[in-house]
Amino acid sequence: MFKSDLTRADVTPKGIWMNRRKLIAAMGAGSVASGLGVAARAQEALEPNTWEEITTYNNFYEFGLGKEDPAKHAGAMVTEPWTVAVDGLVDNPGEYDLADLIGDIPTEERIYRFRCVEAWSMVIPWNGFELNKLLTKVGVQSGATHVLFETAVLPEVMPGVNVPILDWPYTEGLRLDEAMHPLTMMATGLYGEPLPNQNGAPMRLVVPWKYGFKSIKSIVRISLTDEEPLNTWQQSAPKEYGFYANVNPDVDHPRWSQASERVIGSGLFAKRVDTLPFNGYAEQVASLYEGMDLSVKF
Ligand SMILES: Nc1nc2c(c(=O)[nH]1)N[C@H]1C(S)=C(S)[C@@H](COP(=O)(O)O)O[C@H]1N2
Ligand SMILES: [Mo]
Repeated sequence: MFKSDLTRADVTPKGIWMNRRKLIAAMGAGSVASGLGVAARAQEALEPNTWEEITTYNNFYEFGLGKEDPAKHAGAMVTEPWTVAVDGLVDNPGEYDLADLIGDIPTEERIYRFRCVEAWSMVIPWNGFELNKLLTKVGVQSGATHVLFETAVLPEVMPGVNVPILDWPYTEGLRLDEAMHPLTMMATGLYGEPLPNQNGAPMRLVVPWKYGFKSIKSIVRISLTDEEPLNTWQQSAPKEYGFYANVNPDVDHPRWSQASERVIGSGLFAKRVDTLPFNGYAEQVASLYEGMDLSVKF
């Protein structure tokens, strides 16, 4: 065969060639290069942020609005003992001591991308367990469609809850299939250490394909419901924050672009990278939203 007889199909491994063809069909020829870039970044090994970065640059409005406030003030919160109410459509409702509720569930490390709706990001090595293990343990009843979570309100140690910044308690929710998804975890640790209070000790949610505000901290209530919970940020500004909050570079926040993100820890001239659909977890979770208009259900 003469060199000139080679086609792209001959010189490119078939999988890549097929992907390229799919991408051309899906995105139009102009965006093929960036489409391949997205796929590559979604699969690249994740280099975690430092302990210092993860524990000193936080959002936890109960302890103040500044990024450094949670590290300054959250140490005063007593997280042991800790009681979690489990109620609603469950077989085993109750006021559980946290150790009784999760003490027998083994933990594992998961290194996840973390993308705040404010357009900054980190990579965080959590310790914890899949939320589905806790839900299975308390027994989800057949009528349940959603899960609601609430954060503690501790006016003695949380300066923020004495001010109507948000409607306390901080509340979040997931659809039941999102809550049962194997990527969804309850974190109780960081870098193999107990979770620092500023990161949501003793137990916080982590949903890596959604904006950070879904990952509610210092949980004291888990409720199984048959309706979509009204999460705090949606209640506060419904045009800016929805229930789903899936990371989506194609749907901008009304006041800023979501197409790219500032990488925390990348230095004074912070690096910006393209934001990935579903924060890089599209392969695992996009099917949950098949047929939904993600610009309406944002
Ligand atoms: N209770 C509570 N949970 C919360 C918040 C909060 O203010 N209060 N902030 C959210 C937001 S906006 C983000 S980005 C993440 C930040 O988590 P981190 O500080 O561990 O990085 O926590 C989320 N969970
Ligand atoms: Mo956030």
